[in-house]
Amino acid sequence: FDHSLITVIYVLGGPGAGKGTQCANLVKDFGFSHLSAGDLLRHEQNREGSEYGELIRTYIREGTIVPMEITIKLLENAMKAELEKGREGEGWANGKGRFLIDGFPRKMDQAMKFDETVCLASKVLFFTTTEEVMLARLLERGKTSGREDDNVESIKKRFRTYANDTMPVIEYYASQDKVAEIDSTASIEQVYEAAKAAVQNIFSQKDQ
Ligand code: UP5
Ligand code: MG
Repeated sequence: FDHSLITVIYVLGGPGAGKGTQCANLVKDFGFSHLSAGDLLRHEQNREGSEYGELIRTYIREGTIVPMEITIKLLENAMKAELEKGREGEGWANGKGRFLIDGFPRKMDQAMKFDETVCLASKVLFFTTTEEVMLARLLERGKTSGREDDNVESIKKRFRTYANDTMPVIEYYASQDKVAEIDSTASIEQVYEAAKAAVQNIFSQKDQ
């Protein structure tokens, strides 16, 4: 992918920090294509004939990171499919586009590989709140989500993986001045105002 034509923004933050919720809002205002690595993995897990179904299920339940080759391939294919669709009205023609990559990269090896072989990200939107808030949100969602990792045991494991594997990724991008941190403790609307401002800021820098 041509980095000068497409804009990739990584969206990171702990489990239940509100990544998916805020991405859905940003899509409406900025014409992004939203690709959630977790959603792509869950879709692949349930795809008839997938050779990775059981493997993905196990990693997700244990809150650990699926081998990066699988996730990167899924993301790459999804990006290609989006670009092929094209969206003239939003300036999406000819391989040009804007992507929010949600919940990825969550481990250093994935970050290096994706930056090198697929596309360099312009920025990272980083949603932060306390584990207490995240736990409450995920347990609430777990009542209806059907997600196999929205239970206390899996959530605790997800928190551990996040601290051990994903925080170093955020620190790495922070050292390159690429991280826009957004406190996601407040209401969805309030957090969205901050997220919107951060994205506007990214595009105004990019246009200069
Ligand atoms: N909610 C959201 N914002 C709120 C607010 N401001 N106030 C009150 N409530 C709010 O939100 C979670 C819940 O909170 C929702 O009910 C929402 O309404 C409410 P959501 O927006 O879904 O949060 P999000 O950060 O997206 O949480 P999610 O559970 O999706 O985060 P995870 O990062 O844990 O999940 P993901 O799907 O990204 O990954 C799942 C698993 O896939 C990983 O654990 C891992 O095993 C695997 N994976 C990989 O192996 N590799 C990858 O690259 C990616 C994933
Ligand atoms: Mg999500």
